[in-house]
Amino acid sequence: MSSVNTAIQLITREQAEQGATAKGSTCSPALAKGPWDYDLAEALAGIPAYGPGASSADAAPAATPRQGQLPEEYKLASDAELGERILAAKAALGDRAVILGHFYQRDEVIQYADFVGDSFQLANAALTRPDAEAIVFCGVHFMAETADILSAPEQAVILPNLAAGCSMADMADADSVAECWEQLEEIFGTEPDAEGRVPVLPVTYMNSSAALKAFCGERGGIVCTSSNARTVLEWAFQRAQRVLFFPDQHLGRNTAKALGVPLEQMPMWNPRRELGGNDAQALLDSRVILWHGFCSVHKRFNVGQIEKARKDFPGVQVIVHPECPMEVVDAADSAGSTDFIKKAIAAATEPTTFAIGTEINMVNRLAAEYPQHTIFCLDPVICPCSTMYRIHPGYLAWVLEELVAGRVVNRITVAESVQDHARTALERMLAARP
Ligand code: CIZ
Repeated sequence: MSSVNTAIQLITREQAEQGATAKGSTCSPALAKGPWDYDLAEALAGIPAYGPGASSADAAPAATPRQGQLPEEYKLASDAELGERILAAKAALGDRAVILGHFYQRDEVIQYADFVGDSFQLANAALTRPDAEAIVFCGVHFMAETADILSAPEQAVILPNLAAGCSMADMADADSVAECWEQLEEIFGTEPDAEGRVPVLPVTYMNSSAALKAFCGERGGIVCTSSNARTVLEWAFQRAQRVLFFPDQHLGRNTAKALGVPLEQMPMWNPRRELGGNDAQALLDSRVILWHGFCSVHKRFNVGQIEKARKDFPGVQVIVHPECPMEVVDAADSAGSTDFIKKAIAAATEPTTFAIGTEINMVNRLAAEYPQHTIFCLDPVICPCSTMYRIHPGYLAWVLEELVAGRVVNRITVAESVQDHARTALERMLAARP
């Protein structure tokens, strides 16, 4: 099976030649270009800037060189040349650097990763390499922040392209969440009930800036991942009458629904509207207040795709990620995190057809890894996580060669005051038990 990148290049070429009759489609023509063609305007102008998904409190050390324009030589190099340069730099660095690759990362980068996994597995994998001076995180910004919080202070976490943010993480910025919190406190007060439960606790999905993890840590709240969201919500309900869940409304809704919370008790908070678009009574009656955020890849999955898969492949097993809309999760055979999906496929002893509702790079790799099964993505349109896609091998070659030359570029450094509270929220998550 060709890589997602190769498929995108082919489709784009065919579309240019054959127009509407071209086979296949992608969700954005920009994907076929080098990421430098659409990286942050600031970076293109040579102004150092962090990309989307960064904490407002991220503070790179003053002396840290930051991304301006990627030097031309990396943009012009062929894949083969970049491959040779990456391998040579890796060999020169040895144990001094560890490369982490997220499940959603493109194959052209994953092939150089020392560890492949979800964001939390990768942050933990970095802990097994305390001697590495540099942790090169081929993921997105919030993941690099988490790795910085959990790693030793002298280890430098590097995000090869600073424009690799997370649009979902950006949907809940620290100021909007603080404003929401103020309004909620006005309505609920701060006094615990007779059972000692506070009126509301903040819960943030791992896919959020370090500033929001710190916001939770400071207010008795907690972080969750898609694999432990249920346990974390149960933890929160033992301590609070209700939860403010951000940024992903779908993970919050799907998890709370599975716990028996009625939909009427899950109002949505739209940060652009007064009281989030709710009346005070609806908020008082709520159990989970859902932030108006979503993943643009997972929100593309729909029930029609599942119906088609069931018609075309009788007996198909449909597994979707809980960032998908509720109707999709309800129509699937099962739902769970990337790790859950991977384990479900690994556990199948008989050849099985799987239709998967998650990011295409991961689905294609599972298909290659388990040739005894038929595995395909529910979405017929090729739509990778476009921000993760900005980590092109050219950026990886650049940061590694800079390391060889003794320079740390694109370091992600979470301010100490933010780190402490964010770590508290992460530690609560680790300690939470079903
Ligand atoms: O935590 C992660 O890495 C993401 C983005 C999702 C998942 O299910 O693993």
